[in-house]
Amino acid sequence: MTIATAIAHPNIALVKYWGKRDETLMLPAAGSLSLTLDAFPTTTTVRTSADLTADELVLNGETQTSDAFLRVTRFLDLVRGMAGSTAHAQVTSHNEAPTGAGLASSASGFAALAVAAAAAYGLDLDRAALSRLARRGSGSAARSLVDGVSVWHAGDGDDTSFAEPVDAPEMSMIIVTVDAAQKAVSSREAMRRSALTSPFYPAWVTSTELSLTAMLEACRDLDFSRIGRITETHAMRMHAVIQACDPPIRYLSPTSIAVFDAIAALRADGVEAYGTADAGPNVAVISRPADAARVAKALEPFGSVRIVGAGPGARLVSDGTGDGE
Ligand code: 2P0
Repeated sequence: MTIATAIAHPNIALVKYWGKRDETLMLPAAGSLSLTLDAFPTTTTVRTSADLTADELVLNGETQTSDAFLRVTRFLDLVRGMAGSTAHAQVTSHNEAPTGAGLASSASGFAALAVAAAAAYGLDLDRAALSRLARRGSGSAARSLVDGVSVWHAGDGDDTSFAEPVDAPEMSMIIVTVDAAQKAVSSREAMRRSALTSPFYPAWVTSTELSLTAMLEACRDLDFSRIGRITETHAMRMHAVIQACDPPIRYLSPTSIAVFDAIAALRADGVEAYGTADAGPNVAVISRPADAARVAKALEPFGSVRIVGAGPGARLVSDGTGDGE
């Protein structure tokens, strides 16, 4: 038996990943850039044993048997293939964020699982290799291997599509949870529908590449204002692509829109705050650290508000020693 535990945090993209060019290898249509948070961790333990007759997944205390279980068992098959093992595993995972509510629990989930499973199956992988592995579970998980701001390269193929750190100015993120319910359409399904039915999709892919280049320049120049402008414009473009699907998908709620209006009002008052939103109604706002408390106060009427900052990439917290298999 071998046991290993890892902890990972979600990341919020400032340049979004929305669409795949290869669903099997989980290669994105374009690169993306995100901030790994210091909040909402996922802690995952993987226990491998020759005595198990099947994999098991317990998520937030509940045994899973359908979609989440199938995604995890397929991911473990990949790890077993790399390790040359046939042992099944018990996976126990706990998320502090509401699962499926657009707070990227699949990113922290698969980042923690990649690190814990690699250790439990005896794989010795560097950070880039762990990022590539996490990508196979969920694309955005590739970025949760990295501390703070990271760029996930679209790459030429499996070997070159991983995330690595980027120098950037210190930023705060104000998370406004307007609704913690499970989203109606999964990101995976909505990305597929965007690529197949949204007439704006080709322009989205091209403009994302341009946004990423501009964002990398803005990070290099430590230009917070430019980072913010790119972030909010790019988020609006992603939601425009999604809303143009057939049948349409709309993740932003009236309250989300009200938050974006409140952010614009803050800017008109001289406080630099810029918003983004993922595949759900919650809004993440970036500001300079000195402005975070004022931004949070202004957004309190719209939902629960939490100020977070840059957090660590996924890491092992207890290394699986055992008698090995
Ligand atoms: C992102 N999102 O860049 C974008 C913005 C949501 C909106 O990556 O199919 O759960 O597992 O690769 O990573 C969410 O998609 O999708 C996501 P899969 P994932 O953060």
